[in-house]
Amino acid sequence: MVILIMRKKLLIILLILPALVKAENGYDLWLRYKKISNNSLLDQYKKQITSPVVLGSSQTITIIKTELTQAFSGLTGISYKISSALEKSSAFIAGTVSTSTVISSIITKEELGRIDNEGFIIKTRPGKTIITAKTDIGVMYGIFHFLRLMQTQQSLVDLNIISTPKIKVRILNHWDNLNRTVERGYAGFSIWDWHKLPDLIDKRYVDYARANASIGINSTVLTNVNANAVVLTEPYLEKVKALADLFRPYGIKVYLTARFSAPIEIGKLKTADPVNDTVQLWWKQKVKEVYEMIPDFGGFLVKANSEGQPGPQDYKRTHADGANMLADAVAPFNGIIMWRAFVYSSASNDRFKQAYEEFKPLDGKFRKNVLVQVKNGPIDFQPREPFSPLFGAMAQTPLMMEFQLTQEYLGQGTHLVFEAPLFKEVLHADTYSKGKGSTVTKVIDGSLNDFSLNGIAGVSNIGNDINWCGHPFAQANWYALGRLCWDYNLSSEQIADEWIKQTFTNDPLFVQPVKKIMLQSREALVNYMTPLGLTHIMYNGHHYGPMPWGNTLNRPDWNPVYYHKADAAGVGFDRTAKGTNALAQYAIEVQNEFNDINKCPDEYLLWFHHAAWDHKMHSGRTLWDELCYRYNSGVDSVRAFIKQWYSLKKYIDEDRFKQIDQLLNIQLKDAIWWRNACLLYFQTFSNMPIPPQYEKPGRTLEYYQNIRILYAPGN
Ligand code: GCW
Repeated sequence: MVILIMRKKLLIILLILPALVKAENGYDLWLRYKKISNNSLLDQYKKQITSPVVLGSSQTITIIKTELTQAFSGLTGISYKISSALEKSSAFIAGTVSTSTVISSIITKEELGRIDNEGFIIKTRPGKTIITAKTDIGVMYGIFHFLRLMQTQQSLVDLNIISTPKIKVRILNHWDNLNRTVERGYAGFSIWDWHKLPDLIDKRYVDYARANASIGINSTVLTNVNANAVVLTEPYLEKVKALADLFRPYGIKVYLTARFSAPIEIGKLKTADPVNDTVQLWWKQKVKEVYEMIPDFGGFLVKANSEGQPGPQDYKRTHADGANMLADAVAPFNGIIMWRAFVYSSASNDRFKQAYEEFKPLDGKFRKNVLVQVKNGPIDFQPREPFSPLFGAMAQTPLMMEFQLTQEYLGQGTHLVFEAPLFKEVLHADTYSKGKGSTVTKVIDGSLNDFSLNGIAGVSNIGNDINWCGHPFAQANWYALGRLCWDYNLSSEQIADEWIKQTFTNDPLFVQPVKKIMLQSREALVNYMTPLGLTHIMYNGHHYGPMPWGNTLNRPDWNPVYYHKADAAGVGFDRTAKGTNALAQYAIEVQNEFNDINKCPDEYLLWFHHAAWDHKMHSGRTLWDELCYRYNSGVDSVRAFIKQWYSLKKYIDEDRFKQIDQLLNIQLKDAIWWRNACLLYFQTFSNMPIPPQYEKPGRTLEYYQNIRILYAPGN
């Protein structure tokens, strides 16, 4: 009997225990609004947000009020009601400058002059908080900024923040298909449930808009660049309209991809030739129809004559002819065309050179409302690439940056890789196109060549997984894109810091080590996948796992062996004048950085040189030994991440802890797979031993060559 009672108690305790640490599934992203545990800070906050009032009347204002009610109540643990009219006790006042003399008397003309329509001003004095802007959207951005300060437990004393976005078009590119598959998507199916739209508005669409608004993303391309013309038919435009209507009060504009052959496929025309009058008229009418339904429609993103997509070259016209035809159609409605420069044909002797060869001659030939969208590197979202030479070569064309949030070549849905350092590395790079200091950032923001239209795109990593991005840490890449578009001067460290605090906890004993993991993660991946400038040695098709031996695809530039060119003499792609001379596409100063095999930074060596296996590296090691060292240090980093993560168990909920722990262990397995497969393969050329201090691959090369991953996602 006694035993039974004790058992019962134990059972009750066991049942209650897990409920104490609330499980989280990641759905709330960085907008969790958990109660602040620091009491003195909480007191300060309460004084600053007493009797909050939000002035104005628009859908955006209603959204702000809902967000604030949820946030203030969650963060303080007391329930708040947001008032619509000023009260004597109001300490917290938000609204555009025109809504109240209290606001307009505090903000100077000069201060207002420093923000654009999306910018905001936050001022605090003891017991007074003013959040203002020129528009309700600006106020919304100010509110989210303020909430970020609270969530990351910053002081609210004497704030004087004047902030305006550095980039105008801050945009996600969804590679989502109408059947809900996502090209290179590792987080489930598309969040767009086209079949049920426009009648069913999933709550996720609202939370998607909130999340984007909270980090400043103001644009979204809903559909894949490998486009389907059907999205431009009326029934689908109704669905697009439903999303556009929903996103509008969050400051988000909707864009679509335009399939170049749409006039034939859905318009029943015989041609899609951009200089043909009927074709031009068809697009003009189609565009008019779109704008009648969606008056603030953003415009089109186009992938043309690339990887089998139709385009103007099918009619012997140029990319400019194609882009300009569409640009003329959207211009009366202030629409823009984002025309991608991701092209490579088998005609060139080096895929690296292709985009430049096709686009450089067209510099200055595009309409004013065309942005040419260039991937960060010359090949294709590799773990590390030098910046695309186009950034230094198109002084008369506004260029947009395309980053890839979805980790096609960066461990996809299973590896923890924080991409902000990759983004910043490219943005910092100096093109020297107008002398020293002509950074990619200045090309992109338009300041170097004097363009006012500018943009940065991120290929979305969002799907219908409960936590949006599949890997819990992949959310940080979505977050980083938004924050960097708003202010590219933010450091990777600061972005990681903010994200960790909002996503997990403010406890420094958790924040510091996790930040370290995040900041090292990209370099770790480079080391265990493609160190020293190795490129594109992933598995065919789905790109998951190593396949440096791959040489069976029809086009040479789809095969890994094309990219590393390993032989008995050495490894790497000679892009100097002795090789394909791709280096000549850069300014002379950049050429000088890379040209000399003995001076070229280790990170880029095999991008530009075919180096001998015994080539002396900067470390003093031979190239072969350095390769062994890098592959092993990549594996060691992941081991260290796991150890570190394990020590952090007590700081967060069990569910997320476990999920990340298991993912890190997959990452380790993969890192070892990469190291062993690559070293064994390259060893068949170097004929050199793996130095004794390193682990020996436990399997043969044949074993790795026989691994078949048939159904990797996103393919
Ligand atoms: O990286 C490659 C991908 C393709 C993608 C293409 C592109 C959308 O493997 O899946 O197609 O780039 O950027 O157009």
